[in-house]
Amino acid sequence: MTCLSNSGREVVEFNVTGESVELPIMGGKTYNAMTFDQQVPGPTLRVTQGDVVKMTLTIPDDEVTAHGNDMHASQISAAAFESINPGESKTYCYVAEVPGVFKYHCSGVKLIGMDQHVLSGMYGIAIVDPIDGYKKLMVEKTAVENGKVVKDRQFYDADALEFQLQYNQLYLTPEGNYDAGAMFKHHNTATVVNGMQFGYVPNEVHNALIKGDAKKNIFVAQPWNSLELKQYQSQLLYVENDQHVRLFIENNGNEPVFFHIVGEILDRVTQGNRVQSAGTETWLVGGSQNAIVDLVFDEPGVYAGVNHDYAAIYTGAATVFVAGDPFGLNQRLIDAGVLTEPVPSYAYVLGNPSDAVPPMGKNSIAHPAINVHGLMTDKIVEQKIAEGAIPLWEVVPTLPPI
Ligand SMILES: [Cu+2]
Repeated sequence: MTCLSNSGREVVEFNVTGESVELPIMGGKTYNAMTFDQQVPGPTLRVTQGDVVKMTLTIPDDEVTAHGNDMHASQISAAAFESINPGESKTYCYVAEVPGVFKYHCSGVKLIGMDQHVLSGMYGIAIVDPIDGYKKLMVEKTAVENGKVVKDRQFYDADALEFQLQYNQLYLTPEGNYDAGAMFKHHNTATVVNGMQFGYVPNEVHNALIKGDAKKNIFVAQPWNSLELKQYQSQLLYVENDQHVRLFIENNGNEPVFFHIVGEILDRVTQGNRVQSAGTETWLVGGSQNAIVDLVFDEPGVYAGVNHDYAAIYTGAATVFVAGDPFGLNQRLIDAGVLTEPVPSYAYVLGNPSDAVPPMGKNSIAHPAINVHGLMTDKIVEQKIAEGAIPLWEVVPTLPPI
């Protein structure tokens, strides 16, 4: 397929494989997942507005079912998304004309079972960066001047530290199979962010650093505590204070997401490249809808990104951000010889989780380090390590006592 290769546009290949694999769920069991590339969510595609996307889906010979790929970033006949059988491969091309965040998902077997395939893990996002880049961020502040309170708006460069958070639900039988009956009643059995319940909450290493005791939990729900869980051990999201942070949010599921950050205000909400709101407490993201949230974390501290639906929070939709050095660890890390000078976030020590970090784009600030985290098979772990991500389960035991 030529895919406009002589058109003067950049052609970006997006090659994915449809594969059924077993992956863990909270509580120590596994479920029968369906995936793009053995990871949930599937790999994130990042392109610039105007690029050609050349999507190739391959289904291995030994895969149990057909799959398709419907990319919402495209504007082409839905016939392109038709499923293909095991042993087959299919390519389609489109121009990514509209900037923003766009879901992609399996289209089932000629549309049958699409619910099962998507809700078992076959979803992901394409980020289409605006051709002229993102906008600088304005943050509402006040100051006192000559005894009077006045506006003191702060402006931040368009470059930002970026994360991706994808919301969904699981509908499972006790045996870990898809439960269509539960789905039709909207009785989900788990709420997942990037495929996992409570995947970004403290673990036993944080317990030890902050409480001095690995066994003393510092958060209400810590289901992925142990280093032995390797890529599935929960990790935290680290940001600096006074830093422009950009979140790419997608709702891949069946329930609304009331996106809120406990302790913060969303300084700006964008869809496509158009501002939807600014200075808002919560933003509603419906099914197959997205939002780009820009904000600055004002104070050193701990903040929780949630779906502010209590049923969702308590079943998994709580994502913990740590801004700056609220626990005064810098001096202890220097004394222990882990650091030579203070750092503006713990990402310099532990990194940010690989599945929460999108590929670099037009206005991305590079993360200081990235650790291997996510609902992925060991084969994908090897790829992440080869790309430079840190396996914390190997590194943490080698650190000196802190
Ligand atoms: Cu499928």
